[in-house]
Amino acid sequence: MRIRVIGAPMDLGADRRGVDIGPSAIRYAALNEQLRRLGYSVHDIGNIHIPQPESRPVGHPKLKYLEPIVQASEELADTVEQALQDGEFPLILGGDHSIALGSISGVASVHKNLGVIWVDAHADFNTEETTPSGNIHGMILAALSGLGNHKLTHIKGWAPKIKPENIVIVGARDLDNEEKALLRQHHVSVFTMSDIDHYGIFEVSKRAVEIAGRNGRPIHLSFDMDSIDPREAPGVGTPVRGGLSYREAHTAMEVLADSRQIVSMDIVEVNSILDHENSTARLAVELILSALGKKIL
Ligand code: HAR
Ligand code: MN
Ligand code: MN
Ligand code: MN
Repeated sequence: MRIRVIGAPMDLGADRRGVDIGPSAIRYAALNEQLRRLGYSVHDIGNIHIPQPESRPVGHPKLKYLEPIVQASEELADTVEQALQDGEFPLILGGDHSIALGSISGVASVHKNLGVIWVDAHADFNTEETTPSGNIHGMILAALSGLGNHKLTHIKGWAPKIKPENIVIVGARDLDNEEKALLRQHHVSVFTMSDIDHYGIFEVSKRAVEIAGRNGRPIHLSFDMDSIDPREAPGVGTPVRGGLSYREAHTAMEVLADSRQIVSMDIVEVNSILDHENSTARLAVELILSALGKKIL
């Protein structure tokens, strides 16, 4: 199989600078070499263009940098759609989580009935009405479900990209009150860290595949590095204690790989300014490899 690596050096969707270096940091951690060692051929097309925040007005305080984020999402959606049409597996390197608006819009243009597994400390299910921060990376799953600002929901001119009941969030531990109500109202499946404590990551991952991939439907994996415990992944913009352990994260990726239903993946929120000697980027590479089938033996 061929993998198309697409960099999205985006940090307009979050409050802290540094995630725009993510794609370089992940490549520097030898992503392409290790993918090749696993038996894949790698087609790295470089980065899409994202403007620097200092060069643009913030715009509306409840939808910061809306215009350039929409513009970048349109470009990324086209790029990801093209990769799938060319028979390659899109691997998108973030950037903050707002890049998933473009990547999933591209995947959903090809796979009309798509499931999504969203591994994250957060649910990213706010709208312009409920957001406490105005940061668009916290609104992406809601926007993909057709909720919130029309410009965000209608990338490529149509909505919704995914049905909320086909979404599974894994690793959640920091949700806003109105966001919780929206998740319940739209029947999004959420496996919190407490669920992982109770049932174990193996069982939770199996159930996530069952729900997102029901009837064999294809699954997009969106992996936010802040899902991992900050002791193991210090280089993220919004660290939250009590996250996935190193082993739990690998187990989850191995279960998803075994499903053979993952058709595309993004890995986001690596913040190199806050990282310790690129360790979070190196962990991101390890998890990508596990998600793509690497086994210990
Ligand atoms: N819920 C908060 C907000 O909407 C913070 C969520 C964004 N943080 C992330 N996303 N890193 O996963 O502002
Ligand atoms: Mn276009
Ligand atoms: Mn996120
Ligand atoms: Mn997060």
